[in-house]
Amino acid sequence: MSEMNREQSRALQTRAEGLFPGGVNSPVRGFRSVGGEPPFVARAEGAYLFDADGNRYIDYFGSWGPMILGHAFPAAVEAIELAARHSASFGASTAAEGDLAELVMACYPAIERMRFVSSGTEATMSAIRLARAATGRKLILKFEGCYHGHSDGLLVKAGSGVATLGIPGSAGVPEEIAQLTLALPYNDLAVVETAFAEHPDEIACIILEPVVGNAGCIAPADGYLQGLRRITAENGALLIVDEVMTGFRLALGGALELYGVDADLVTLGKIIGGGLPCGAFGGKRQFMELLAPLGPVYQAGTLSGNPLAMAAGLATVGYLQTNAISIYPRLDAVSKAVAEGVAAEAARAGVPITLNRVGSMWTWFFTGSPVENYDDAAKSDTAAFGRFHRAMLDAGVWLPPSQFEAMFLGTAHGSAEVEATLAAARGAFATL
Ligand code: KE4
Repeated sequence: MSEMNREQSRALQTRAEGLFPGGVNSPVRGFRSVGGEPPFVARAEGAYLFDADGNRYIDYFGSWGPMILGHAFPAAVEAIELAARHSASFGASTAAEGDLAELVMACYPAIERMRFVSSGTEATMSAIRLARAATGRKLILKFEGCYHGHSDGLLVKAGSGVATLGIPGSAGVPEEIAQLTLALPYNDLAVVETAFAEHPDEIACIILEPVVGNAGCIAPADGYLQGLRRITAENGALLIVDEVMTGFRLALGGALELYGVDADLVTLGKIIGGGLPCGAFGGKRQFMELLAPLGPVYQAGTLSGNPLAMAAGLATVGYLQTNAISIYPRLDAVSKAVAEGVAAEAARAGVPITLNRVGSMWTWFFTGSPVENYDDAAKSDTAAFGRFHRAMLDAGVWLPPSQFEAMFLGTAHGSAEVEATLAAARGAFATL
């Protein structure tokens, strides 16, 4: 039983369950994989969330990535307030879209043309449609444990056998659609070569998380991303690098910059909108100019390039770009202190943990074995993670409510938050 008073949150959860399935507007928020009662957030500032009962928590999911500058970052708040005074949306072109696009393209040389959308799901769905049009091919190839939003063709599990076509990963996805998706193990180039050999001239694209966050954090093996670039080029398929989570997170130019790899199409989200609904996809001009109104590929959106999202994105990405030389090393250092400090507390308590970290995204897997793909991650003791999550929450540390998610921190996290987190972990491991 939590020692924290969460009466208001409990009452709000009861009401929410009479309004939304599971009481939530996105499944992971329901805490079903970790147990316990989800606090309802009333406000947030810097590195902290404050719930409806006034409890304070150090935030390690940051709205699942966007809040890299901390909550209520003054420049972003002011930009949104100012934009809102001129109306929230026009449904017409604005200068702000070009201003943000120029910033994005300065960070992503792979992007020669782009288009804003309102979510990461829209970005990846649109990029795949573009890849199919550009190649005239139907099959797509993704990796187990990678999540790219909830469009039908991407909610697919691996079929039996390595290079067989997928099976639906969700009710409501017709087999006919799942059959157009290959789902392969991550970090294995041989199975990708086999898939292309078994489906010659049929695979339109590979889409992947360049650093996986949605199985928990899993880094690409040395040469893996370069290998995928080679294989797609050799086989006339497009490489779609899904940087919705890693974009502007791992470096100003995301994983493409960090690992020095090129892509045909790139998808972005989360940080690009500074916490407002925004996604984007872009890439080589020859592909992007297939999009309507220039070309035959239809894609559209009422709120695409929304002026408030552009304002928040400009304030956020602009600040990151201006201060990148100090921000990214600091995010790495503070993340290292937290991630390795907690792992050391686990070792002292005799709790088997595998830490995977890339910059300011990491995961403590509750397993003693290495985690290099989804199958490895799935061996984690999720019940133990659930106990850890609940104990940390009661100690005022709010971790992402799933073993299969990445933790994030932002520029508002510092030594005080590190010390408080390590103290909370010491206490939590003692109770596991
Ligand atoms: P959205 O449609 O949720 O904006 O983006 C989908 C998406 C696409 N690509 C990657 C790599 C992503 O991580 C996501 C969304 N990430 C999850 C967190 N693991 C969103 C949180 C949620 O679903 O509530």
